[in-house]
Amino acid sequence: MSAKKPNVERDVTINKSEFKAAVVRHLHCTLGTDENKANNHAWWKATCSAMQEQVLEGIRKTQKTHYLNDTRAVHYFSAEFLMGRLLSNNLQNFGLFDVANDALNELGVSLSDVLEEEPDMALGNGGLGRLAACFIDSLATMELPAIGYGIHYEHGLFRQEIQGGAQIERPDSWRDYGNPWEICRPESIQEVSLYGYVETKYGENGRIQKEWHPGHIVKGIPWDIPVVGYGGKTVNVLRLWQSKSSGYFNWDVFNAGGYVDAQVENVQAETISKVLYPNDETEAGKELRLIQQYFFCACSLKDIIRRYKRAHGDDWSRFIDQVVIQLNDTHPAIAIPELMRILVDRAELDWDQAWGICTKVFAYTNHTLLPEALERWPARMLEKILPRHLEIIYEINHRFMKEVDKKWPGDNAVKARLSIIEEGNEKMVRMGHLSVIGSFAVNGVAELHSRLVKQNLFPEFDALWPGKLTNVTNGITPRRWLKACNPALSKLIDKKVGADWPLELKKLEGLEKYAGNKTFQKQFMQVKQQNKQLLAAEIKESLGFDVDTNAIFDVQIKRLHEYKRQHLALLHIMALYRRLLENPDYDMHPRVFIFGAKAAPGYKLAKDIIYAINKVADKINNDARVNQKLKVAFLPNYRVSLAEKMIPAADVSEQISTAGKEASGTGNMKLALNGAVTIGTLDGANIEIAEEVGDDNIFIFGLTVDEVNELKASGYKPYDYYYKNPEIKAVLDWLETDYFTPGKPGALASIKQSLLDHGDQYLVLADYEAYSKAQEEVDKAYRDKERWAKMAIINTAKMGKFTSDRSIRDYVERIWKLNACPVRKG
Ligand code: 8GP
Repeated sequence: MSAKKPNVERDVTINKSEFKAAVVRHLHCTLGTDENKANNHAWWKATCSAMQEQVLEGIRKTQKTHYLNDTRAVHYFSAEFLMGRLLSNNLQNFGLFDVANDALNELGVSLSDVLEEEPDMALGNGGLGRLAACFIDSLATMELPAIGYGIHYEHGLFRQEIQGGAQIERPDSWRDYGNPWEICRPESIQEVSLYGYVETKYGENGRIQKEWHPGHIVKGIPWDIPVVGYGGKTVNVLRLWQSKSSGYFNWDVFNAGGYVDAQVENVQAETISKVLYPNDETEAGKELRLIQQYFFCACSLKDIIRRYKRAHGDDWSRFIDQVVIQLNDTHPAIAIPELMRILVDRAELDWDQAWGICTKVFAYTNHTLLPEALERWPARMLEKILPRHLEIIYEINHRFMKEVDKKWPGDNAVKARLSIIEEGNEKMVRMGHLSVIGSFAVNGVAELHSRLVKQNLFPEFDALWPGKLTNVTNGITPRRWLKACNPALSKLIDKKVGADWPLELKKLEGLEKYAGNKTFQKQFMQVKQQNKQLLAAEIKESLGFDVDTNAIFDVQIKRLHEYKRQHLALLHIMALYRRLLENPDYDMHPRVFIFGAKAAPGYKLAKDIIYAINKVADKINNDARVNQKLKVAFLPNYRVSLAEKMIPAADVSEQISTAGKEASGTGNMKLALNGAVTIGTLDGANIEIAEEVGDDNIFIFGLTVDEVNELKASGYKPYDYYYKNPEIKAVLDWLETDYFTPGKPGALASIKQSLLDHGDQYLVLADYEAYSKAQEEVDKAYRDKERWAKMAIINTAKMGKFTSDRSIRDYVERIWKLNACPVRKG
């Protein structure tokens, strides 16, 4: 039982002239244009189509191999896949990047310009969605039979514009002009039922039978996105479901004169996959969201069962050997009662047998402890949309309560805590509880987070089923997040440790012995300098001002959330500004603070923080007294492809969440891998990063989880810090003036209010002083060029643990029990 290391040798052989011919052929025959007329967009599509020939061949071989070997496979259920762009990644993974570059060059076209034409596939919000994308990359690379299942959103995460400093959301249209990668599979369309009522019947043998009479039926159309493993052997797919009305047109209504009404059902059905909910760690308790979740789970389960039945007919006994389903957070938790419904109502298995299957098929990953992100659905809403599923959930709960009673006889308090149903004004269904009860394994995403899941979120579950709750620390794919996004550093690394580090990231440790070597330090920092120049050009183009590439590039990129504390960084920037105004000789190395962040459209304070960053940036960047030393750049529309430009250029990585709140973080890993040094709290995977790089190569500050709890328990008073620390007082008061928002005093006051009058829930003020001191240490360290270079190199060298291949190996060996299934030529 193992996930073998994949072979580096490439399976695809296509040379430059063949590639060139394929691109031209697609210009002519697929796009109906020619070399003289084609713009970059057409060249992009033609290049994708040329690649797609290789990709489709890879899919065919992979699926045939999996079918012939009747393999066990993992099915990764996720409402989000934040894929980014695919062309550069697919070229890299097939080993065809240089071939394509040369081929296009000869055609007079620049590959890098062509790559810029690709819209990001942004079918996710943030961490959880990008993790899913890294995981399916690793699964294909490790030649593991796997399929990702999700939703084919017509509009992904909104495009962010900044107008007058404020975030404006615009629709994302990633496939308006067609997407060359996706393959429609009408032969695998599924139907999904919704609404209606349940009829109770008595079968011949006296068995009670339930029949769901749905009120609506919608169609799920599968679109496959290829997932090319590094080395180009295994090409798995990500299958995304698009919703369509099942009756193409309601002729009865139409004939009766109701032309518009006849369309209504179509529109409603198509709304299901229309748009991604732009929420990140906030609740989206909307009927449509529940329908989205059920829609993709029901389609995917039917798809899995269809494939299983093709090999095993109606014999369910091997289902648990063939199928494992990973639930990426609770969004797909409704799959648990859905599988029960299929097994009990349709396949007519008895309850215990069905439950035995379910609880060996599902595993669940928790990605957050924030109470507002833990999904709960009103029972009445479930009853309306999925009446049979609510009955099944009640039955699961009823049986589970008996088990609880055995362990804690008569303890009603524990029952109330563990029940799937939360009683209150309104009965709610707790999807986290359902997920834990219906799964055989539950994991958190970093050591600390998993410990807190056990101790705080699900302590009784841990007592009831010891060993079920476990940890799998997150990881990132080094193919995208170093090899493809940082070619200069990759080449330098190849020379020192060989070229197979993208498959065995621990090989980067070979760099450690050069960390003190002056020549290597120079080369390493020269690459960083080049990358900073590229980012400076991006900043100039996007924001219109210059930044000094000798300054420290201090980068904070992530969703905007109070717990991530972008406003802590903002207060510190304002304090530096103030210090420089008060003392023009204030001694600091020039620094550019660079942000990228989207706020959920309904999250007022998060949007206020974006506004404040931009307003403070405007003032500082235009203040000649300080802007030789200090600049602030908020790059709009943070997304995967922008991250690929920012990460290689970062000197400092800001990971400053309140301890206990960031489940893991993955940006922290990407930045460190590219030689950025972290300033961070003891939170999430920062702790494991610190263990790897050692205390001398990271700037840790602030309260620990225990200290946070103690401070809160003893009654945290943010005003104490306000009165005690004149700098805190000055910058908070500054927010209330019209200094940054001329003519609009108070426009930034909500931040001050949240920190003082609303209790500073995330302890920004309590950590301020420690943060500010740690930043002084960063400044000091950076000025010592050799020391800094050494730190940066060690960060890259020690990131081996954080490859998503290691995470996947953990899942495979400890949870999924899968075997690799190598795909051979022919
Ligand atoms: C994120 C966590 O915040 C982040 O620390 C972690 O690295 C990442 O998941 C991957 O594990 N959580 C979410 O994105 C999340 O909970 N999103 C749900 C609300 C949609």
